[in-house]
Amino acid sequence: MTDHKQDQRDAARAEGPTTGPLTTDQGVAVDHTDDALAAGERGPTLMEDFHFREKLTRFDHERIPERVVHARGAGAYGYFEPYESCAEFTRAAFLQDPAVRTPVFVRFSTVQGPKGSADTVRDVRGFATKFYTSEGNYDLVGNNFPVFFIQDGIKFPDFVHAVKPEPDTDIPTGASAHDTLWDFVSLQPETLHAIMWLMSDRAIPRSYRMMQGFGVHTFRFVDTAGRGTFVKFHWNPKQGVHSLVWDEAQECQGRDPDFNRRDLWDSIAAGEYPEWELGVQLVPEEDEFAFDFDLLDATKIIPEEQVPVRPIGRMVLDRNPDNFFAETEQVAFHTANVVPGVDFTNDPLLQARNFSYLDTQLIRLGGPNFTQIPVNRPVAPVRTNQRDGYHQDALHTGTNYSPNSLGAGCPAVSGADGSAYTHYAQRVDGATIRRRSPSFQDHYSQTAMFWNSMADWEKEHIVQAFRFELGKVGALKVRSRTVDELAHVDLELARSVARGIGVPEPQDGVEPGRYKSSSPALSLEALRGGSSVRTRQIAVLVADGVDAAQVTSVREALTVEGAIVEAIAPTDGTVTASDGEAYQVDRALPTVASVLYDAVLVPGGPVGTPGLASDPDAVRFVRDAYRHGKPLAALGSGVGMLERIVPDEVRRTTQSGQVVTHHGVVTDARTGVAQSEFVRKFTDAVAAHR
Ligand code: HDD
Repeated sequence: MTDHKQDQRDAARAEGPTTGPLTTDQGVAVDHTDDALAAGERGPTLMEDFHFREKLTRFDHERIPERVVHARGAGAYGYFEPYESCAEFTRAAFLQDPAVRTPVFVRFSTVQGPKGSADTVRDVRGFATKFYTSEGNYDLVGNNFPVFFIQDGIKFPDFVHAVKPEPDTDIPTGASAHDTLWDFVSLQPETLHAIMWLMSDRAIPRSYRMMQGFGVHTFRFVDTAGRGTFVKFHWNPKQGVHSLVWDEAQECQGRDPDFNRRDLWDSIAAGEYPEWELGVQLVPEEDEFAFDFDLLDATKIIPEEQVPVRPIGRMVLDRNPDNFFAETEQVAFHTANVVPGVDFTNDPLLQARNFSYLDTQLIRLGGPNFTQIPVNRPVAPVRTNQRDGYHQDALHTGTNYSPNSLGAGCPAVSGADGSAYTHYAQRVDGATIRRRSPSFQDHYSQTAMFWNSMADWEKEHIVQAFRFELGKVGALKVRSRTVDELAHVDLELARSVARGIGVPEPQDGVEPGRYKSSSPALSLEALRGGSSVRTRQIAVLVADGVDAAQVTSVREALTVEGAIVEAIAPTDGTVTASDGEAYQVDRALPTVASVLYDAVLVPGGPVGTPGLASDPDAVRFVRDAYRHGKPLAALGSGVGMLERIVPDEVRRTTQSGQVVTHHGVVTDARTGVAQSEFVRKFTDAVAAHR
């Protein structure tokens, strides 16, 4: 299928030189690049060495300002295709024909940390999609939470200043656990709903491939007749939604700060293309006031039980970028990049964004011609009168004003063919005013709904997260004020948090059960997706004496299912298996940790694998995997090692001498190749994630 974006990238690609000499930027051949031109062997460097000066100048200018938020990210190309025509509610060309694939570029990101911060921090994740449609670029610049922290964009600088590192110390990096953020939160109850999401496991996704995305705002679809329909956008990952646990996420920050971007890159490189379904919640214009919250308030969701999510298409990411800087760093999203059939609403957060994104690109990318950078260039033809400015790289001819006669009137405005963007004809009437609508004032009921919708283990994680974050806040009055705010959501939640952070338990508040609503669709329990081990990383701990046939029997079965299995030993190279043959090791224990894997298998050998049982790294590997709730499995003599590390679980499971599963621990003390029942139970445990 033709991919116009790919054709454009191919045309723009500058392959690294394979023949010919090194040159300067001016194309002059260079014969020496290791020593600067100097006056004598030990003399000063000469200004006339233009190659030296150019090389250093270019180096000095290699960086551009990082994004003020969402600085750290990873991106990929792919395509979107609708399941069927959406003409019933939008005229957008890319949503009409299932046979038409629209190229996309997606950038995922964290928000608080700088470009070089770690991936697995507690934070919102950005999920920004650029659709290169036949009618121009459409950007859906969303997050992995469906709600935002503030209601009006004029507060964005305040919120970002509060969450960013503190102005005197520039601490903390990639974290929200500090005084200024919680000071702001405790004074600004509109933040609470999004804060609840931030304290939940949604804020530490296992993978960019395993998180949802949301457009957040209520947007507007417009059909050919000019009829509007309110719409909320949802991306649902085919891989299911999965998260890390906090202790694991923190260790991962050190063990592999690139954990999420590596996962995305490696999966695409291996042909395991991540996929999301695009769903929409549609609300007819006449139902604008049918809800007990305001559709224009970005701190609210429309519960899926009230308005179901209708799947309309799918997106597949199947190509990694060629060049991180040129593409992922220079991609410029803008909420105002819409195409005919997609329009805005008066959500005051969205209105502010429609100003902010173009503004930021002008400083970040150094001028208005950034739309010519390959990743930003539309595949639709561009004909404007806007030309001058930094970095114009086209040679435009002809006139640059309208109307003109000297240029035969070109480019003329679009005619009666209906192809032009027409703004939705909304009637607006009101006095100029600076006041939040009364319909935006309820900050607690949906926050409570989120809390009510969580499974017990999710609630426990949320309480622990509040205790962690507030426990790092120095100002006790900020801790207390936040707890008092939580008491407006659920008194028991507020008290549990208070007990962990050394402030008085609030006496007054909302008794549990007062807010009755819940939305089961919000719990991770509902979002696990199809049980599959595809792309799951499984560590097999091996050492001298291991039964290679046993390892192979499990390994092959898991690999057939799409899992990625690695043999890990105390040292790299090979181990000597029980049959005397060398068994290839994939990684050495000191270079990895169990936080980088989804499950662990400890195989055995006829006389055991003593090198493993006595290796502190191996013991820690297994213990941490258990602590983090990951599936563990052991065979033959490996069961003994597991028994020493997690005695309670294994004693229970080996009684029968058969394959037994308990709390995600699967063991079979029998020797020889693994029984199919063992493989199946272990596979099921891995597919269930935790
Ligand atoms: Fe924003 C970047 C998502 C509110 C101002 N935002 C940015 C990115 C994402 C979001 C995913 C990174 C894009 C990329 O990968 O390049 N932002 C959101 C969502 C919001 C939101 C889902 C609420 C619904 N943002 C928001 C407001 C403002 C901004 C209210 C300002 C009024 N956002 C920006 C920005 C950034 C940005 C400063 C920084 C870099 C950039 O735009 O390109 O303009």
